[in-house]
Amino acid sequence: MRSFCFNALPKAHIYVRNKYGIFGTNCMKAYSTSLEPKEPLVRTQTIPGPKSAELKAQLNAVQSTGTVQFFADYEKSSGNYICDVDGNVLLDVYTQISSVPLGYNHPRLLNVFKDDKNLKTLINRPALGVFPGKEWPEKLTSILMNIAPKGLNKITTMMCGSCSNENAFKSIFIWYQNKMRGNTEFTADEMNSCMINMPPGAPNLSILSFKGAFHGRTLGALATTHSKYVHKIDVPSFDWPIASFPQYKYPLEENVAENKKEDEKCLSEVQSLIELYKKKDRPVAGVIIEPIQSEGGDNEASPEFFRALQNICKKNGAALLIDEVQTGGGSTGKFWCHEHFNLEHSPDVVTFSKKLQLGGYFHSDEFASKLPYRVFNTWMGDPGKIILLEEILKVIKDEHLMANVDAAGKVLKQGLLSLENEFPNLLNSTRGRGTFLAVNCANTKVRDSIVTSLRQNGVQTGGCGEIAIRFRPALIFKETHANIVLDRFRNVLRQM
Ligand code: PSZ
Repeated sequence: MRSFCFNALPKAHIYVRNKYGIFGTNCMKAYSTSLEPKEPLVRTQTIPGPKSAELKAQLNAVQSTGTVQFFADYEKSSGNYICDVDGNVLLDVYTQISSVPLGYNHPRLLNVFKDDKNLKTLINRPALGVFPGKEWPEKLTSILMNIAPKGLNKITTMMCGSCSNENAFKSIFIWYQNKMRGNTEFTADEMNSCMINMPPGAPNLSILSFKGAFHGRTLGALATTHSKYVHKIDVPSFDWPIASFPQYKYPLEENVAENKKEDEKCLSEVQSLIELYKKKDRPVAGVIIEPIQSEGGDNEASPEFFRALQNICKKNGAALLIDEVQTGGGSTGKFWCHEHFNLEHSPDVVTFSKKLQLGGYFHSDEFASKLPYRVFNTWMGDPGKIILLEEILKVIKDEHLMANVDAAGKVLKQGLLSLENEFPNLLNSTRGRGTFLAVNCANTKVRDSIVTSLRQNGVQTGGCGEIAIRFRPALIFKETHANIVLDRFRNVLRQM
């Protein structure tokens, strides 16, 4: 093993091995977390501490800071630990809203831009749709197509999750209108009317979404976001159908019949809404759904629900868009969460961002626009980010991180279930897959107070929905980290 590591690995590994001497019998697993602190350290009475407060005041002069929790020191942060400017060291199980795959300052990512060729890719950022670099086709094929959900052979790259959903909607509308029109040319009426936002050129089509969903804050995506009113208020929106998302009773195994009824109720609502919107002359071209509703409270739906939803989409000629912006990238125990569902067919479109560094969507040929510039923008992604993604995917493989997610997830979930039993008045409804987990609190006040106290005890978590605490650790989060989280969580609950 030792000689395999030494001979087969690129320079970065040798550097780490020589400097820190950390290769044991399982060299690949060891070093993502070997440089990190052993445990959290909280130095200030409150977080944010005084230096964070000072920086907040400074930033507030030019930018609103209502969302800023503290100022981080990304030079000092390492592995699963985020450091702040006041010297606090927090075990980060929130990871920039679920966006950090390998923790902070992973040695192999630090090394990526030491390579001159990669550095030039980083600084010469192209308008990818017009002047892609010579390596772009190969990079897309070998990196992004290599992780494409089964059955989806095309990719459109974008910047963030919102703009991925936003442009995916456009691809769906274009696909739908192509079907309706047949393969004929645009009419003069269509070309003129679209310029003043009127049908038939700007047709009255809709995207069906679910109550509690979050798909972004840009105008189209926001029309399908329903998690908090503050995201939406004062912003004009579309009359698009919104169906109920299943609300399950936990534990799942004790509430099978009731939860099945819930699935059926929501599915029948989807079918009725599709019919209603057809009658209203605003047909449903596509349905967007998260595999686990994240911002809305980590609400799960069963594989059976997703399979039946896909059948409804097929039957009604609507595309199924699965939004894997938050769930994609491995933390649910599969690279794509929808792989847990055993869908009969591939989804039509799968959007991603966050842990994958750049945004975009996978789709089939049918959703690729024949005419240029219909789905387009200046950057169309970022080759600098794809180089990082390339290394991230290699590390996931080399360090067996999918198996790690499975092992750490089991410990964390089991531990949360135990805490739920110890503190039934405070916690309930532990749920999730892999390390993508959540637990409900008695009420919003209790939830907020637990999140604050956990942070003060060295563990950075996040809330979601009205009453849930969510866990979104990096893929390098191990059983030892899970035990630290659980110990500190227990201490916090004891003091409540
Ligand atoms: O409040 C916000 O704007 C937040 S908090 C978390 C997110 C956004 N998540 C982003 C997100 C997502 O979770 C899902 C399922 N779909 C789309 C998005 C939008 O991605 P970004 O933020 O990259 O535009």
